[in-house]
Amino acid sequence: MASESTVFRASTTAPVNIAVIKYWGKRDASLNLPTNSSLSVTLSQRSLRTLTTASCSAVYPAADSLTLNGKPQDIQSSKRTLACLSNLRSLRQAVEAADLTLPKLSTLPLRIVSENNFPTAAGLASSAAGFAALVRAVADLYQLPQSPRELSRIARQGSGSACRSLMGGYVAWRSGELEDGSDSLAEEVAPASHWPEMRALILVVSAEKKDVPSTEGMQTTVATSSLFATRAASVVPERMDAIETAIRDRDFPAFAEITMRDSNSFHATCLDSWPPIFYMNDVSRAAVRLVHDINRAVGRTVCAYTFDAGPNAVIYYLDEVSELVAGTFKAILGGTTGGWEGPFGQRLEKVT
Ligand code: 2P0
Repeated sequence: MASESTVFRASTTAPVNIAVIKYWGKRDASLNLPTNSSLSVTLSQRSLRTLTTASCSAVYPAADSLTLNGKPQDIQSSKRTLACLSNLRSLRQAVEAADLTLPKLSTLPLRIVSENNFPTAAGLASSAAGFAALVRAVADLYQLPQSPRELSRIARQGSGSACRSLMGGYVAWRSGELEDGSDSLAEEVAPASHWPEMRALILVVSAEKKDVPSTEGMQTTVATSSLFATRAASVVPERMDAIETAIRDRDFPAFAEITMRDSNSFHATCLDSWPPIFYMNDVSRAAVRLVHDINRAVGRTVCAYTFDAGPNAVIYYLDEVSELVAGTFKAILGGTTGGWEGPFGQRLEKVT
């Protein structure tokens, strides 16, 4: 039986996802609606994940609070966090209205504590796992009936890429067409078990904060790049279809080529922005050359690179060429093995 001092609590984890078809550009910044659909691969939670505990109690101080890696965050100045929490509270209110015997959790202050098992500033999409875990933890605390797909609409408002971290495996974020964003949702294209041989190697080229934050960078690209409109209108839609087919057919060479081309296309629109935006550096370009060299030497496409809004590389390959790809990267680009390996095969390599 709940009393005045009861603390209600739920804990959850959320994975990091790495896009192979990139989200870059918003058609509505306040609702966080993208100009194009995107698709990502979910990384193993044994390697990279955010662990979040959400609790609420009448004995807590009146304001909601959020602690990230031990540091209190100012959520009152984060419109995105406030939007997520307000959406979740509304859903809980509906649950409470339907069953008057339930405790009125929606009226209690929230305390959210979140920890990453990887460096937050390492450019490894921490906001995606972070907002996904926050939404999932509060949804669990509130015992909401909504599916991950429905919750992805809320996580999207925290950070666009977060909507793809509520599911496992291969996840598409459908841009949607409606002005209110109600059809801008994530959906699982295939579970990880569909293609269990997939591996990802992460090259942490720099753990420093990115030069141009994503939100600002994508707004500059939308406003100034002449390449961007074509990318959003025709290049990405064709690639979404093609990569979903490649995933369905477990066709690695097709998956790899589309992945590499889309990363290059995204970085080309960054370079084409005014002023230009550079996320890749000399080590990133060395990784690109090495992937092409390996593929040429083998005589078929066995590995692929992709880069987000920073210089770190994610290299995809299948387990059968694990030693060749990871071994060659280690031998040529040096670095130390971070020791993060999960069932999905991720390793973290630090290139210095
Ligand atoms: C992606 N990125 O699809 C792309 C590729 C970076 C490059 O999603 O403004 O942090 O919070 O919605 O999600 C990074 O953008 O941007 C991102 P917001 P987010 O993964």
